[in-house]
Order: sequence, then C-alpha cells, then structure tokens
Amino acid sequence: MNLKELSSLKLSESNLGSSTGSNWFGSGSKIDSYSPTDDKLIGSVLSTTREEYEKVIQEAERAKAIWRDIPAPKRGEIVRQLGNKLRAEKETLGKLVSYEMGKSYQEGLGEVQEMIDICDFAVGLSRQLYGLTMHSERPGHRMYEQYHPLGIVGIITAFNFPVAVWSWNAALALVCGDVIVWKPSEKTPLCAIACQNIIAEILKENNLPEGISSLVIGDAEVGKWIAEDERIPLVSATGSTRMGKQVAATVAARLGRSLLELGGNNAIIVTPSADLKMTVIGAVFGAVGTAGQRCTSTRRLIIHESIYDKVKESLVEAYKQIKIGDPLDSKNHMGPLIDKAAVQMYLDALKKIKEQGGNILLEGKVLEGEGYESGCYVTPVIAEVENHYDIVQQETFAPILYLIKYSGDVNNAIALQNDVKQGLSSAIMTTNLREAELFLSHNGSDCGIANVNIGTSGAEIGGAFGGEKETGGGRESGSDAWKVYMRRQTNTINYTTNLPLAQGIQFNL
Ligand code: UN1
Repeated sequence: MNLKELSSLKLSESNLGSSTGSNWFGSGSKIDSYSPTDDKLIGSVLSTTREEYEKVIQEAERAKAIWRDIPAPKRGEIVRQLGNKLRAEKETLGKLVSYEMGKSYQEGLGEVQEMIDICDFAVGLSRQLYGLTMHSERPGHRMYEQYHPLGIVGIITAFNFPVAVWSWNAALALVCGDVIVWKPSEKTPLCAIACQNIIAEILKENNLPEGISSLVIGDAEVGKWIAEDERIPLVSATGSTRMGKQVAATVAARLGRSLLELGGNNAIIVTPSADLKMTVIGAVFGAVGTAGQRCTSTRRLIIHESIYDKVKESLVEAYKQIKIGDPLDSKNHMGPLIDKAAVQMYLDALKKIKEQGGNILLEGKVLEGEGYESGCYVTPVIAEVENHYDIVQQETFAPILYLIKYSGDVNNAIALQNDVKQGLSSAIMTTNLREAELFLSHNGSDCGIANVNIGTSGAEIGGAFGGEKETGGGRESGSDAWKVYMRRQTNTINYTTNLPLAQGIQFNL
C-alpha cells in the first residue's frame, strides 16, 4: 500500500504539516504514522503548537457567527454534500482506515458507511430540531422552547474508529449550527487529515469559512487545551475511562459540558435456550472483530452451566478457523493490534489472567515470520475466569474473550453482567420471552445498549450510542442525541395589555 493509490484524499507529503488552506496548522513536533500491518512509515505529520491552536480557535470563533446565521436546513445541505463526497471516497478512505489503523478492509468500509449514514440522518434532522410548545398558566401568554447553537464543539477521538466517531459528532454539531475543532488520536493522524481535506473542500466550494471545521493534532496536551478552553462549551470525548475522567474533571471545573463515550466491558449472556449457531457468530465477531479494539467488543460470555461445555467447544472450534494477517486481504478475519504498546498490554493481561487463577483455553502469542514483521499480530485468546478477577473487571483492548459460568436462573447472569464498573453494551441470547423482557427491564441490564439475539458490537447510527457508569453517560449519534449540541431556551410571550405574574402573585404598585 502506498499513498499514491489514495491520491484523491490529497495526502501528499507537502500536505502533512503546514496549512493546507483548511483550518489546521502544524509546525510542532513530528508524529510518524506507521502502519501496524507492515510497519511501514505512511507519513509524518507536524503537530499543532499552542500558538497555532490559538489561531485555529480564533478562526473558529469568527466562523461560528457566520455558520449559526445560516438556516438549519441549509446547513443540512452542506452535510448532504459531505455524505456524497464520502460516498465517492468510500473505498479510498476505507482503505486508509484499514491501513493506518489495522482493521479489516470490510470493517474500514463499514466505518465509512457509518459516516455516510450519520450524514443522511443529520440532513433529515436539520429540518427537525424541534422544541416543545407549552400551555402557559397565564392568560394571553404563549410559551415555547427553542434550541440554539452552542458555538464551538471540541471533538476528541480514539484510534479504533479513526473517522466514524468524528462524523457522528461533526454531522450533528454542524446541522445544529456549531463549528467543530477535532483532536484525533495521534495514532491515526492521516485518517483525520483525509477527513479534514474532504470537508475543507466542501466548505471552499460553498464559499464558507474554513474555520467551520478545524483540526488540531497532537498528544494529550492538545486535548487538555480543548478541555480547559472556556470558548468551547461542549467537549465530546471518546477513549479510555482514564482519559475521560481527566477531561470530565477539567471541563467540569469551568462548568462546561462534556459528552463522554468511554470504556466498555461488554457481555453476552448465553441462556439454556440460546440458538447456538447465532451465539457463536455473534460472540466470535464481537470478540475478534477489529482485533477486539472496539469499545463495544465482546469481552465476557456468561454461559449457563447446562450448555457451558457445548458453547465452549463450539467457540474453540470456531476460533481455529480464524485467519490472521494483512487486513487489506479479504481472506483474513483479523488484522494487527494498533501498535507494540497494545501488544504489550495484551501480553500483560495474559499473565494476569494466569496469576489470578484463570484457565487459558486458547493460548495467546505474538505472531512472527512472513507477513507478521510489524510485531503487532497476535492470536485471539479464550480464557475461563471468574467475574470478580481484577483483570476481568478491566477493559483490555485486545482479542481476549472471558468465559464465565452461571447457574440457576437468568437473574444470576444479569447480576454478573452488571457487576463491572463499565456500562456500555450488553446482549442476551435466548428464545425465552420472559428472560428477554427481564433483561431489557429496569431489573435487567444496566448498560446504555442492551440487545436480544444479536451481539454487543455493531450498533447502528440511528440509536443513541453510549453507556452508563464508567462509560461516561454520554449519548452520540442517533435518536435525540443532537440535543446536547445545542442550548435550550424557554420563551414566554405576553400578547395582552396586562402583566399577570406567575404563581398568582399580586404585586400592586
Ligand atoms: C467504538 O468502538 O468506539 O457498535 C464505537 C459498534 C460501532 C461503533 C463502535 N458502531 O461497534
């Protein structure tokens, strides 16, 4: 793979540092982006300095006054153009995602499809930013609410969905009348530059200020500038719980608003009536897809003792079919981990599983030899554990699947599934209506996403995406997630010649 194949994304060398005519600048320290697939240098990017950050925010401030004045359906038209350009670039951008991040090409395409879908959703939304009308308690008064743009929205994203998570935030924020400043993961800067080039071109074609969509590149320090910045009323951050706690505290200290989408520890409950074939497909894709690096990846299977051995054997069989290798080769199911640090975390987790009493059914190792030169390819692991082990309580971003046995009724399984600090995604495999409904009830799963007879990953953009507890409580993407990108205003209008006071108060002058 080389960048020439992706020339339409305009990632030429000259483009990777200084201003590209769009609102991002870099002259700071150099970030080299190596592909985890073959360890080759894809490109070097210069990070954004503090002075450049200031310039970017000032541009964004100027742009926000223009953008919020454009009617929402007209803003939707710009997002429609973004969706169309993404359709045209689906293969190239999907390839870049696959090459820079390491997920399979199919998943890279899937990620760009999510971007297209959220653009479509946002276009419709641009005519539906509804507020309610209320009946006033006072005669001759009208009361209603409106949603107004917030201003600048900061978007901090992780490496695992290097383009889609930006788009969930960007498409909604833009139709809501906000301008956006994006800090992508420094592990996938080229994906971010490609997206920035796409949107910058659309803004230019429409004679709109480039500050409507900006990019700042760098490490956690740049994230901190955004979190501290009083000019940024909303910070949407996706990543680890550790990062989220820092962002949340910093934003809260200035009473800003944050939207957090953090770690998961997602489980599938496998009940005695589960369809075994569906369970295996759902669990294997959930655990091994994206090499276990989705926040919705399946980490735990909570299996009833009566079918435990059968599920275990089927899984081990299925895992033997998994082909690991170059993610751009469609015969492979699983690509590499993002980098060597991730490989080390995987190895540390394996050690801890053993130390804490786990039984590893499929041993993990780092693959060597032809095609695996990057040192980032690992084998997927299945381990029998107990839910309370420290290592099981944590999210390890790697293809490690924990098997946990439950006995008695489904309440015991639900208790185990909820007994972790995270609360993102969950699922139950059952053909028993009572179990399914209990799982979805207030006594059931405590997660933001609860599924029946599908796995934990692969959420559609139409639903609100996010989770509870240490997952951070934020909701992105579909349903009414847009409301967090706007400020709500209640308006009361008196169309009489009297001034009656609310609550019947008399105030005679
Ligand atoms: C993430 O891992 O940050 O549900 C997002 C899914 C995808 C999104 C995952 N639609 O797996």
